Amino acid sequence: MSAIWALCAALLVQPASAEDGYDLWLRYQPLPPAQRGIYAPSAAQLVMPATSPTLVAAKEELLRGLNGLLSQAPATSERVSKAGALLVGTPQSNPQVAQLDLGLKGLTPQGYVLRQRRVDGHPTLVIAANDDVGVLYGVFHFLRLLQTQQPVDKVDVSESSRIQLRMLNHWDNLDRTVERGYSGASLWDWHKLPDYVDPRYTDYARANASLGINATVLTNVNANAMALTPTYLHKAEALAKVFRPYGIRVYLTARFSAPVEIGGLKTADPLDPQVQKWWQAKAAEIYKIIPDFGGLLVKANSEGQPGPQDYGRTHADGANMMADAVKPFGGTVIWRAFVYSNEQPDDRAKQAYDEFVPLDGKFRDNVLVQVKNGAIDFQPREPFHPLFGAMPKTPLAMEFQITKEYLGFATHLVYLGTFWEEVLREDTYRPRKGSTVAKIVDGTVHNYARTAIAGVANVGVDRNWSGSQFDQANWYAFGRLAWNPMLSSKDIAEEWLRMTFSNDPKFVEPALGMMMKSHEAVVDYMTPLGLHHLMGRGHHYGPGPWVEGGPRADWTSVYFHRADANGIGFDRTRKGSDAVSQYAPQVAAVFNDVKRIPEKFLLWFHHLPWDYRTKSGRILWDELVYRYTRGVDTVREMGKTWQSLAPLVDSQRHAEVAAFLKIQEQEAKWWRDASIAYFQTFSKRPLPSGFAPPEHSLDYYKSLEFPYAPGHH
Ligand code: BDP
Repeated sequence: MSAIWALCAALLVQPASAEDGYDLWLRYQPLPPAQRGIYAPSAAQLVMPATSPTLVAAKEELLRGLNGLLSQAPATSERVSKAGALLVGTPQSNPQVAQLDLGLKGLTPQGYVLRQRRVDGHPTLVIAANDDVGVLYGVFHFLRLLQTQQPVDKVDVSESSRIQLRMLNHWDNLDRTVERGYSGASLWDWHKLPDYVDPRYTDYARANASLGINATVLTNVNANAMALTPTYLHKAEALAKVFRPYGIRVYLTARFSAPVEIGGLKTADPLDPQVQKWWQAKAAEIYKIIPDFGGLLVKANSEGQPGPQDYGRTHADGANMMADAVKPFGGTVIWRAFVYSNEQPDDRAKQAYDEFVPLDGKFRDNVLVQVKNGAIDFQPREPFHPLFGAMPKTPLAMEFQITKEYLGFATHLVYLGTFWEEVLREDTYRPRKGSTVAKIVDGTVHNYARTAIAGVANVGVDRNWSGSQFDQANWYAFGRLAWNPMLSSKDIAEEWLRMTFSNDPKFVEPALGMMMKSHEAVVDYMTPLGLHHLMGRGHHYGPGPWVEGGPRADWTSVYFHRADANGIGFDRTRKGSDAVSQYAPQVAAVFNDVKRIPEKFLLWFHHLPWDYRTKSGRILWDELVYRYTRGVDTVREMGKTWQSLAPLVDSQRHAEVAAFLKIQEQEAKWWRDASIAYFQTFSKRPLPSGFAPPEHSLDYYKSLEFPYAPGHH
């Protein structure tokens, strides 16, 4: 008998249904009764005429949220008639909103307010905006306050984003493979579209709208021209229809040689009138099918992609030709600055800057140039890209990578919010102190007429969307920072934890601790002290510091670490490749000076002897060993912390995270051991005492092969 009672008791404390992560941060689980008691009086009545598909979506979300969180839905009414009403809408959609002074004038498009007001004498919580999407965002904000158990009785919020385009870039192929995707196949079921529209597309749109993401590029930057054929345009149209109420506009990638491949022309030369006409007709065709189509994202003359330089033209010639084509329809061209030539480079880190700075002022006004956060390629850590601040006349968009191509794929727990915050807060000193990367990108410094932040998406068909529970936090943090690049990554992480797992401080504090140190840990065990580009060739899974040879020097690791008997690191100082001089003089002076440079970038800019004395007092070799080891130790601690949280997390998600942390620990050790074994062949030094030698021989690590690692296409 007692055993049965114990079983019943155990079942009672388990959540009603197992959680697999599908609901993301929009779980709307019932709040504890005390909290419900606090919020219920503020949600007694709902006055929200739903006069558009967006307002219908907003109302549905609000009712879904309140039903879940408070286990009750407010009565809907035409007018506020009792205390605790929720009054929601725009001045156009809701007459009672129009009567109030809510401070809507100063909002940017899609901005919103949450205010407490007396309406016809009744205390009322007002969610209002100038446009319907703003209302939807306001609803999500309100639900977030409830989910994270923040007070609403005195709420007074005014939110406006300075970033106009907050976009996901999917690197999804038409065959549903995803370049650098670690969460299963592409969400877009092209084969069944447009006739079958997976309900999941709506949940994708809800998740994005909850963060303020308002644009999505459906296809890979390594583009397939077929995406621009009528068959595929109609498939994209079906997605656009689902996303439209949620304020999300669809973009596609454009293959520069499309006029040849699908247009039957002999050339794709941007100055050829036939080619220009082809793009103009293509734009007209696209906009006929998708009237609110956002525009085109282009990767040209990079990593073998076709581009204007194939015809002796510049990036500006190429971008402007497409910009002219979409201009009559209000379209935008987003041209990527991730370029490096196929000829033997001087220093790959310098190429984008050298290529683009001379083109400043030469782009049409509907072009944005999209720049990766760093000059190499989404490495675990990079100094900010020197282009930020260097193109005052060209709106520069930030490109972050949410998918963790160089950060342990889906299984490593790495919260990227801290890293993105670090980049956004760097001071470019262009043209003066205080010109942070965030202020360049949000247009403050150079008065850009257009602003954008893009993130390479990490979602796929996995039930948990992102490949792991904690990778959802990176989608979340990306969206929140794109809305407001000044937010603190710590606050964002806490918000996410509370909504995704639990508000219990016994859970939140330790889990937040794990997230906040996770990025530093991966940098430690993969690429400490500014090392970079040391992963396995092609698939980028696991360590490969020995990678050499092959078609291009800058696709090897030895090119980047330059280890030899004397030392290690890439000399980018004035005496070396002089990449430092691409930064403002104040920044260059710091990076150039081995005494002043932050140690996290030491070997990015300096080649130093193995016995160079680091700030800790340890010599460089010992410091490397110390940091590699510290990274592994941190992951081990994270595993222990997570184990201790088992009673506070539903079992399915807890088990998945625990298993992944084990994988991460093994792989962190693999990175450490392989890197030490390899670099020791140059340093010829013993490990400092107390540090375990690598478990296997260098030959063993070199012999490992991963032809089927995910994400490699
Ligand atoms: C690199 C990826 C490659 C992408 C490229 C890009 O390895 O798959 O195509 O970036 O951004 O990091 O275009």
